Amino acid sequence: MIRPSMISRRGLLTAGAATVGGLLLPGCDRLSQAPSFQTFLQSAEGLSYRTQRLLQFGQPLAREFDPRHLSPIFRTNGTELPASPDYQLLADQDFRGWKLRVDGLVNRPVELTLDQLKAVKTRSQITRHDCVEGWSAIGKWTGAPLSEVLMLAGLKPNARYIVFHCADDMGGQPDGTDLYYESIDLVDAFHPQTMLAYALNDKPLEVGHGAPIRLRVERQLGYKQAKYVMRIEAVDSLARLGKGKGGYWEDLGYEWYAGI
Ligand SMILES: Nc1nc2c(c(=O)[nH]1)N[C@H]1C(S)=C(S)[C@@H](COP(=O)(O)O)O[C@H]1N2
Ligand SMILES: [Mo]
Repeated sequence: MIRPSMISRRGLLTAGAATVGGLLLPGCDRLSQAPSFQTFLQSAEGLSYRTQRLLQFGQPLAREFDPRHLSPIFRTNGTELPASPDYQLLADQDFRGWKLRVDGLVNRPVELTLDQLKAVKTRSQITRHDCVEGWSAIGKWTGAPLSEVLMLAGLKPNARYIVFHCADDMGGQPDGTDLYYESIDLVDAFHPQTMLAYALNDKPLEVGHGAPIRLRVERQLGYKQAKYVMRIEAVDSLARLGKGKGGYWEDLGYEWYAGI
């Protein structure tokens, strides 16, 4: 049996999701041989189910810690308050008017309020955040699994990456001409610990930590943990975003692969 752990992550990236299915399905189990199941997997709607089912298989989890290991202080880094007046208005109103848009290569673009996101499914995990600037902190994150949100929208077969568009302008301009963005591949997107977190240490996420939601993609370094996520976009290529390297820091020269 071929397991995802036997295939390099870079292999998965270049092969893409469709090939992932082709590579992994044969021999996985008897169900995968059944004609109706095959048809389902080949359909566009089957993609997210397929990716989720296959990519969760044998995926190493990032270490989870015991509550007694929680850091007494979880510092903030990077943007601590987006300059945009739109964002500040939302924050002033406790994000009641905030909506997360999920679009791009999806079958059903959706907009979710914070309450709708909280109703999706809840997961909590205590993990260590590692910033390349040389600090770490252990915190408890609670949020909605990204896989669930992506399944609501339904990925199209050509979706390869998930992009997170943030509210903060790194040039410090309120007009949003240099917005922070990040991206992950489908392996990370469907990883069971990957979530849109709205609480840290059992308290609603503070503005400094990315309110109302921030990405947690636990096998990646700090800069991938996008704060102030406003829009999630499924794309087939990263070339059209920023300088084409997949994220704000990557465009400035950070490595794509940060995770384990
Ligand atoms: N939108 C946005 N996301 C971001 C950043 C940022 O400046 N803007 N900084 C990144 C970096 S380098 C780190 S280490 C973490 C810091 O998260 P924290 O402020 O919750 O500690 O957020 C990451 N995500
Ligand atoms: Mo960082």
